[in-house]
Formats: sequence, C-alpha cells, structure tokens
Amino acid sequence: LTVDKCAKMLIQDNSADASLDLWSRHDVQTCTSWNAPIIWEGMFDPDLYDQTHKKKDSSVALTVFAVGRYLDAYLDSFLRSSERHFMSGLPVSYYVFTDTPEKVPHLELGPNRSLTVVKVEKLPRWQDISMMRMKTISEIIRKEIRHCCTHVFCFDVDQVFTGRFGSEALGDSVALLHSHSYHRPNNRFPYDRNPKSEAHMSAGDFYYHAAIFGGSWWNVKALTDSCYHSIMRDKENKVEARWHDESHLNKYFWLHKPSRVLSPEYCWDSRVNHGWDIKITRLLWAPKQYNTLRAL
Ligand code: 2GW
Ligand code: MN
Repeated sequence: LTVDKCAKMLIQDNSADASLDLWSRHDVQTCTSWNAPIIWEGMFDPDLYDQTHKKKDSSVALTVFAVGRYLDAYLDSFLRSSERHFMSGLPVSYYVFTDTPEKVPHLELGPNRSLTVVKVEKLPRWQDISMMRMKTISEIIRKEIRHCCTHVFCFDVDQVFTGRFGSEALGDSVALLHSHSYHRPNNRFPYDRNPKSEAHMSAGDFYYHAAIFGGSWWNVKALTDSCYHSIMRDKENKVEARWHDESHLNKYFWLHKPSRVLSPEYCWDSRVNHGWDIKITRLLWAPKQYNTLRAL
C-alpha cells in the first residue's frame, strides 16, 4: 500500500520519478514509510533522469576532505574514478579541502567540470577532522556553491567509484543506507544512546552512513548548520557522540526525513558477505590501513 502511495507522491518532486518502478524489486524495500523512494538498480531509467536534469539545468558540487595522510592514500583514485562515474553529462564542481594544497594531483577534467582546492587546518584529533567538515561545508555553500550549483553531495575520500553514480541520486535531501546495518533490526542500529548527547536517539528509521549525503544547496546548508551546532553543544557539555558527525547526521535525518534514500549500492563494503540484493556496486569502500593512517 505504501508503495502505491509513494508512486503517486513521487510525480511532484521530479518528473523522471514518475517512471520509477517501485514494484520492480521484490527482494528489497523501495519506499520509506514517509513515501520517499529508496533507489535500487533496476528501478529507474538512467537516460530519462539525465535528460530531465539537463533540461532543468541541474549542476552538482562535490565536497571531499583529504587532510594529512588521507591525501596521498585516497584522493587520486577517488577523483579519477569520479571523473568516470559521478554525474556524467552534468556540470560538476569539485571542492577539495586539504592542509597541503600543493599535493593535490593535477587531473585532466571532463567538459563542464572544475576543481577548487581550499586550504584547511589539520586539526589534531581525527574526530574533529571528521566532525568539523560540517562547518566547512556550510561555509563553502554560503560563499560559493549557492551561486554555481543546484545540488551538493558530500563524500568521504576513502572510497572509489566503480559504477554509475548518476542523476537518479539527486533530490532535495538525500541519505544513504549503511552497508553494515541495512539488514539489521532497528533496535540494533549503532545510534548514539547517551542522553547527554544532542545526537541521542532511542528510535529511528534507518542507520544512515555519513560517507555520503546531499541535496539541494539550501537543504545541505540547513543540515550542516544543524549538525555543527549540535556538535558544538556536545563540546560545551563535554560529550562526544558515539560515531561523531555520523551520529548527528542520523539524528538530523530522524527529525527531517530525507526525500530520497540511496541503497547500499551507492557505498558498498565488499567485505560484507550478505549482499545478495546488491546487483551492482557503484562506489566501494577503499581498504583501510587503520594502524598506519590513524597512528597520529
Ligand atoms: C579519520 C580517522 C582517523 C584518522 C584520520 C582520519 C582522517 C579523516 C584524516 O586524517 N584526514 C581526513 O581528511 N579525513 C576525512 O574525514 C576524510 O575525508 C575521511 O574520509 C573522513 C572521515 O574519516 P574516515 O573515512 O576515516 O572515517 P570512517 O570511514 O570510519 O567514516 C564514518 O564515520 C566517520 C565518523 O567517525 C564519519 O562520519 C564518516 O563520514 C563515516 O563514513
Ligand atoms: Mn570513510
């Protein structure tokens, strides 16, 4: 029933959504209880989405942080693979944040694609490197992105595109299902459970992965402002949420439901062996060398 309702609601958001076939996948959930589509392979016509977004003049900013050793370890393969697979055919503006701008690789970019390097401080704690992205993203949206792009996607750098990551992923407010949690029962999601934290949750819809979130620049600005303020309130109260910015992101999407949800195809961990519903991997987690990268 909710799938029927979902199909009716969809026509309002984006005309290509009217063609989303929510019945084409019986093995997975294709629609949330608040009628947002969950995007899986086989549900959509890629060309129709591309045409629709070209007509609407959609343009996408991608933000990514490569601070300290993460630059050498991940940035080159992230950007090279993104040139092959991310939003092909649409204008894309990359924003790379790093403490070592001189080390950003020089890549030949496709037409209508540009890259801006922004210098940031290397904060001493990795938890802060991760959390303070919220503030930096909000600032770059206010200063630049809102003048050039309709949409923003924010990415972790420790991943590689391996398949189409296209305009079907664009929406007003976009969240990603975590590849480790999407088969778990709700009460086993790793939400922050400390009532002293702003990120505290006792119930939720899904567990979302902070490695990718996006939406219209307006909505991503609201999201990053809100998460940043919650993070700062936690600091005042001397608490830190269980999974840092990811916990605050989950709280935000619980209170402000995303209009579109990406299946774990959009950020898959190949070490997970229960992915019988994964027909394509669009982005893969890069192998982590925790002992060398986190030994700071
Ligand atoms: C992070 C952890 C330990 C040591 C270093 C860093 C680090 C992160 C760094 O030295 N330099 C840097 O640029 N970063 C950026 O922060 C980079 O873009 C990276 O992808 C991002 C998040 O850190 P990451 O990828 O090591 O964390 P994950 O993969 O465990 O991420 C999840 O949980 C995080 C919070 O703990 C974030 O919410 C992240 O978005 C989640 O995917
Ligand atoms: Mn990561």
